[in-house]
Order: sequence, then structure tokens, then C-alpha cells
Amino acid sequence: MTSATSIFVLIALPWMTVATQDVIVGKLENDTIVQDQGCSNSGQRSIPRDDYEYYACLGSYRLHTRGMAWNDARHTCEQEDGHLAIINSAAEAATLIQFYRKVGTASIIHAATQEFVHIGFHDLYGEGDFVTIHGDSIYKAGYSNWAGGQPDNVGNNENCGSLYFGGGLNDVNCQMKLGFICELKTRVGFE
Ligand SMILES: [Ca+2]
Ligand SMILES: [Ca+2]
Repeated sequence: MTSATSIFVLIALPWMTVATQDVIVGKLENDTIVQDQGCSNSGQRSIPRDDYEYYACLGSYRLHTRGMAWNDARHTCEQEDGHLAIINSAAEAATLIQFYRKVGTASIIHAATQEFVHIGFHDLYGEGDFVTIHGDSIYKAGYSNWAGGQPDNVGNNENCGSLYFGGGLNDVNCQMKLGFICELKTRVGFE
């Protein structure tokens, strides 16, 4: 090896190493499985999508900003291999509210209001019997913090679930067009 070659290697190798790592990290983020780190449920996995935001130890979420009726929103999430978001803890609720605020209410269009969004619970089976779209009581699912005065079943016709921008659950008319939050269902043991 000539001295000129040695100098090239010394200068070029660190740069080449960083470049290679960049390519690998990009591929991991786009194509493969992310491993949760530092969670009590470490080892659970979630497969991210570019249009979903991933939160370690909780899941991946997307806030759809074009308003839809609750059942149309439910179908849209299913088409993305997800489901309307189900809240299993106060931590998950806080994260969704943080996410909602980050996207911003102003970005929600064609909606009756920007103050709340559809999520995955309802009382369509029995008035006042609020269950997740997977059929569990919301109390059993782990989060049932209603906004003040809710549920109020306005017009005896509020049977779908939503989450307030300011925090807390609200029952709403299922036909009301609202933004909505989808959640990927790829985490083993999580809804
Ligand atoms: Ca109701
Ligand atoms: Ca209500």
C-alpha cells in the first residue's frame, strides 16, 4: 500500500462507514420491524408505515384529517390494516392527545368540528354500554375518562365514540363527520 493510498483509506473510511449506516437505518425504518426498547412489554413489535407515527411501547397511529362518519372511518382504518384507535391506558390517551395537538385541529377539514375525533368505541349494542370495537367494555380496556358532562347521548342518538382535543371521551352522533385516529393492530397482545 502506498502512502497515498493509506491516506485515502484513513480519510475515506470513516465517511464510507457513516454512509453505509445511513443506508441501513433508512431501510430499517421503511421496510422492517422495529423492536421496542425499555418497555415492560419489551419484545413486542410494531410494524411502522410511512403515514403512521410510531410511539415506542404504545403503537402506531394516524390522524386522518378529512372528516368521515364513524362507520366510514372504521372501514378506512381497516383498509390500512388497522382499526379505529382503542385507548388502553392513561399514557396512551395522553399520547393520542399530544399527537392530535401536534397535527393540529386546523388541519382537519370537511368535519362538523375540529374539537374531537372518532376513535374505536361505541354503545351501539346497548345504550350506555360502551365497548371497544373489539367488544370489551371500555372500563376493562383500560381508559374511561369522560370529558365533563359526557356521555350525554344528545338527542338520544349519540352512540359512537370520540376523543376531545382537550382530553377526555365524548359520545357523538355516528353520522357526524369528524377527523379520526387509526391504530395499527400489529402489536402482539395489544389492541
Ligand atoms: Ca348512546
Ligand atoms: Ca356527547
